[in-house]
Amino acid sequence: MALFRFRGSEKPDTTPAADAPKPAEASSGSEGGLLDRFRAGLKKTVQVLNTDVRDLFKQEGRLVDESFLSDLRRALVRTDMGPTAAEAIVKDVYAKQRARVVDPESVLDSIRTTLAERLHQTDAPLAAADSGPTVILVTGVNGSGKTTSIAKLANRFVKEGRRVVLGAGDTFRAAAVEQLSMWASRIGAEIVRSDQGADPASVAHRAVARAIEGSFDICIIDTAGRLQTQSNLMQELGKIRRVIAKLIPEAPHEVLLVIDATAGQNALSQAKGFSEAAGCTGIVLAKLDGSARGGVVVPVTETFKLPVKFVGLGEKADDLAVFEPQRYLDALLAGSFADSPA
Ligand SMILES: Nc1nc2c(ncn2[C@@H]2O[C@H](COP(=O)(O)OP(=O)(O)O)[C@@H](O)[C@H]2O)c(=O)[nH]1
Ligand SMILES: [Mg+2]
Repeated sequence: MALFRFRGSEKPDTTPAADAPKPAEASSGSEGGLLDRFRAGLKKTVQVLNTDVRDLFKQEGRLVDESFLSDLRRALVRTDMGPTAAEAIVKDVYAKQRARVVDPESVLDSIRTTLAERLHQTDAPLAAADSGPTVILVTGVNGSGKTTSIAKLANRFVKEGRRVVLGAGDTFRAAAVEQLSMWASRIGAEIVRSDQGADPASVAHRAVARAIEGSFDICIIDTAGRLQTQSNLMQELGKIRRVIAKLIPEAPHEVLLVIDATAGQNALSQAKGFSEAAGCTGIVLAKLDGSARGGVVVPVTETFKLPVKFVGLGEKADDLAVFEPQRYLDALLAGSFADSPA
């Protein structure tokens, strides 16, 4: 199976010659803008790592004992990485340094390797069809950012020269169809839509049929985001999957779960229902701009056992970045334990 390997504006595939002029426009989606907002989303976690954790090393010759470990645990829990990851780091530090003088470099290494394991993904590009259209189904709780994320994804594909058709499968609200239609015309994608209250599976069917007949490269299908406690939602997602698979047996090639980075535990457990019902393959973590809860990538990955593939960093079509674990860890740990004040 071929894989998409797009990197978008923050890391172009083609490196321009050294003397090539730099692009002049600084849109909100420019490399600097996106990275700045990504770093802002990591602010709280980075701050805790840089102040609270670093403070633990101030005492010369401190030993890795119960008191050190519980201080470390307390500091780590204050980041958004969650208690499970914090405990795993503490265990690793204990295993490697028990009864020795604290080695800050080794603690940093434990944090990095433990988190890297927990993100359990390498770069996770999107799966694609070997031939014919690639179908991407998008699901998630109401208001999480599905429709906006679809627009951003479609925008990326269109900018790469791919032809995109969108399926307005959230027929629950008329406004949802209008919202997607507006995005489609703005970014240059085709849309298949129905009246409010129409069967979402029939919209999905028509969208995929249109993608095949019109030789489109990508078909992205929006869905309604009602609560997972409603068994009709489960049935609806199942039916959508079945009608898609009738047209293309291996489709949908990706099922993306959109999660709101600012939402609490309740929204995460709601989303869990979607994930199970829809057979999700990856996560789009929306609204990471301005939330300062970037550490939440770790518990989100753990909760769903799915890779975070993209992060949403604003409301515009360009405000989507590919999530790259290595860069994420670099940003998180940049400056940690450094001598300069945080
Ligand atoms: N700041 C910010 N707002 C977002 C992002 N993604 C979506 N939104 C906003 O969140 C709200 C709900 O998004 P929408 O796509 O309609 O959610 P849906 O109900 O899941 O389809 C809208 O006001 C969007 O503009 C993001 O990455 N950052
Ligand atoms: Mg929507």
